Amino acid sequence: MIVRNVDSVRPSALSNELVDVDPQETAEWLESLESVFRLQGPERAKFLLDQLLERARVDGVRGPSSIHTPYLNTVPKTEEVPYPGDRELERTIKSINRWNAMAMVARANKTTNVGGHIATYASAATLYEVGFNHFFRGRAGDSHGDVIYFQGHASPGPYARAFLEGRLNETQLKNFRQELQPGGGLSSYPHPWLMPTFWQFPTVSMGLGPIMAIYQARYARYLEARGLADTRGTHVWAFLGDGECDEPESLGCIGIAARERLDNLIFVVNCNLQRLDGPVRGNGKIIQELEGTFRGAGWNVVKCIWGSDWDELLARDTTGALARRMMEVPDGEYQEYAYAAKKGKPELIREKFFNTPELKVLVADKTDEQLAGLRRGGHDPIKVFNAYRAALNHRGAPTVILVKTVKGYGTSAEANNTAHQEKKLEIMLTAQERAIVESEALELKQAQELKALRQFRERFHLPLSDAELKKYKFYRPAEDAPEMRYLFERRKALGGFQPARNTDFKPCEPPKPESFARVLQGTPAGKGQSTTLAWVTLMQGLMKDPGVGKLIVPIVPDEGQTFGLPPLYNQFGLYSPVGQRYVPVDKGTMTEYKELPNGQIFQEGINEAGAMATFIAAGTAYSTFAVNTIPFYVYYSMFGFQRVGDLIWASADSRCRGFLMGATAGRTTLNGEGLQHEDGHSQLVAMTVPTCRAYDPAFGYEVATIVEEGINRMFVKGEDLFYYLTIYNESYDMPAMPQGVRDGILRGLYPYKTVKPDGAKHTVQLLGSGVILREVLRAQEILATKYQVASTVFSATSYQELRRDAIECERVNRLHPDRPKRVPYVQEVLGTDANVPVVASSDYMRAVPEQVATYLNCRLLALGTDGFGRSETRANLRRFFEVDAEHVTVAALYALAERGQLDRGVVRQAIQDLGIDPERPAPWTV
Ligand SMILES: Cc1ncc(C[n+]2csc(CCOP(=O)(O)OP(=O)(O)O)c2C)c(N)n1
Ligand SMILES: [Mg+2]
Repeated sequence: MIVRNVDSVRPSALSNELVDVDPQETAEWLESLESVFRLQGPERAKFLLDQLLERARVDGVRGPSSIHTPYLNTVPKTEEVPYPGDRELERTIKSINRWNAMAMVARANKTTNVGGHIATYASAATLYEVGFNHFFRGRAGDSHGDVIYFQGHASPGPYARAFLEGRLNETQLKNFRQELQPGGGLSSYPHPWLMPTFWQFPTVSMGLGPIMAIYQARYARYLEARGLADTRGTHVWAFLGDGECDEPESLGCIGIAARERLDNLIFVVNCNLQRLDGPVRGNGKIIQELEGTFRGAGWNVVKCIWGSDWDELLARDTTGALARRMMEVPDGEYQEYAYAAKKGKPELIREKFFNTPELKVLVADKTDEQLAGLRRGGHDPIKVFNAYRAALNHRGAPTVILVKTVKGYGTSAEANNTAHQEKKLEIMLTAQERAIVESEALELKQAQELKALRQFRERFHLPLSDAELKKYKFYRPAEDAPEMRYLFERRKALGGFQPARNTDFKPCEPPKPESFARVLQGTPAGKGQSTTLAWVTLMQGLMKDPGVGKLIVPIVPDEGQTFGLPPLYNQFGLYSPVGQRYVPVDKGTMTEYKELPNGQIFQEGINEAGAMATFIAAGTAYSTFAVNTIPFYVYYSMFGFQRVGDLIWASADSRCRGFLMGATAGRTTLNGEGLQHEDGHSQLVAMTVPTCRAYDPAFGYEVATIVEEGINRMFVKGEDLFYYLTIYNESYDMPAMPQGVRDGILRGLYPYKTVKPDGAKHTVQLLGSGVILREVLRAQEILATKYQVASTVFSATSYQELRRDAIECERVNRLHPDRPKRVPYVQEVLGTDANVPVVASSDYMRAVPEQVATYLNCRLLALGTDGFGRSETRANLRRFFEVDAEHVTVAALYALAERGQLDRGVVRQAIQDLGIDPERPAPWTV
């Protein structure tokens, strides 16, 4: 409604907005608009409207929100192109896929109770089939194909199609969700770890698919900008659920996709209006809500709500009554209409939806069945095709397609609140049918199932006998059947099959030894460095390496200054698709904040989840885009495994390679910051990820050794691993790399220094990791000078590696009792003398070193930082958590006393002499 003058915004005049006080004038305005539209086209009409709105806003008129459009399809009938495919053959293929997908789940649950989902694919079948037949590009020649994030629990659909394509066999389908069976099975959801030639990316942890897709699309642009890969032909498609949009990861990063104008990105949100428990927005409209959110963020929004059958009704709806009704009905009620039709009450739609005399007239010539059969947009290939086409043709912004479907479409669970969990088909019998069942002594459940299966068969015209229905026989037409020929032809035209993960690997040239030389030399005396700065120095060398240099991808979520990164900003540039449209305030300095269209570094802003998604895109590019980019993602170690742990898990599943650099590590080293920042457990969580290689190095040369080995293993040999290194911000002199320690650094433990005072009667072994190794070295001095105890200090670079080796040895020994016993490396290094105790200290929880304790003959006494961190100085924190030199000394003396080698009085005296208060509460209790 157009307001007449500024006065009308006053409360007293508000009623003018609701009633048309001057219909004559309104008609004139509308007529003018119509004539502009007719004579000069929609572009000009839009321009004029924008001008009017702009002017009205300046004058203080409250403008209408332009974020929402009516509850209608975005692509008008007049702009539709005819369907380019063979509808009949495509319907046949889709129906067969529907059957095989459903049969796969039902069969798996008849024999074993392994779960699965029927309803999601049933609602999404058309969305995928239109894509498979006309849009999804496969990898072919130089083209990398599209990257598709399939909705995780729709996986039976892509499996069913791959079965028709001959890429999966019947045994595999029978073993859906039973992956350990002979002949192999199929993983429940997309998991590249489990099906490395099939799935590209894991999606089933809701929200991760969308965020990974956004950063994947941006990464494709980055590769292009840096001349590392030709990604122009690639579109990134992400299929997600409407319920899934409630996850913060789904919508939290959509802004960046618009900001960077990622028109290579298409989201398809399957708005079946339901999630697992019930309606997504029973009282509202999820499509409208998402439209506002995405459009507000700058996305192109394409709504695909109504099927073609509605076109005629909408054309006849000259008063707009139908469009208004469509808008006012809440989603919960739409679900009821879909559900009611299935439950044999088609009249409900006429009664409740077409609920005014005007609407009843509109559908007077339709039967109840026709009304119940009016399809939603997502079940009409023409509408879906045109929505996809609009998305593909849109330039300058990503597109989201909001497509309305019915959950469990065509199955007995259609639109039921239980649809999500349904694993079989079943329909209640009528009284008459029941009587027959009873008279024939049939089992009721079987009869209900058969009825549902028959309905499914009729609905989708499947050529299956009753016997085949009952057996849920998988159906695959003969290779030369027209539908099969069509299917292969279409995939060939589109370049190849989807989903398919590329497993070709072209190794990198190994980095040159010189690239590591500076860090291996250590620092001059008195010119201390932290392990973080040692790493930055290493990066400067590596990024200039003639082989891998350009492939290094540093990623930082703000905080680069904390880690000493800015010199890299200046040298290598920060990636920005538009370059730099301003002069940075630090122009001309060594640390200039330089943004370049081909900048090498990702500055992600305060967004660890987004940075992790970039890490995944970069660390899987060896497969996705056949380029071995090597990501180094550096962040506050506290905001890694704990904050974005599920993305790290997904990265491992994706066979992602690269380096996670947990900076400002340790619970006592990041002094001052306190409870939320001081990390004493990421090393423990890192152990839980099977492909992670976690290290806690103490010196620059250890960092360099691990990084060199990592690049060689991951990018030269092609191993599916990633590395986690904790790096600290405490400066000290970095020694040069001693001889013969390389192997020990990589395996997790090596002797660093032995001290044997004259007259020493006792020996201990002291283990230290990261910065705490220096406390251990100080303890070694105290033990030698004050207590005449000899010791060897070991640098424990990785308890995870030590444990990995130990459990491997234990397993081989246990399962091969007759073979010579294998000795774990940790035991080999520390020996088997039970009289030589081991004391371990680190800036991490005791549980980290304790994991190797059971594989030792001697007692391992662990000190660690269990408890909450707090703001204090390093020295005070180390005393508080009992990981400092004095506590290590006392622990060593105690361990000797425990074995009867020393008098307990010596320990008591040491506690006093070293200024330790034994009555302090335990750090993990306060
Ligand atoms: C993080 C996370 N939380 C919960 C689940 C369990 N879950 C699987 S599917 C699903 C409902 C999905 O609803 P929607 O996104 O609307 O998909 P639809 O099946 O309706 O297409 C839920 C809650 C999950 N997989 N991931
Ligand atoms: Mg849903």
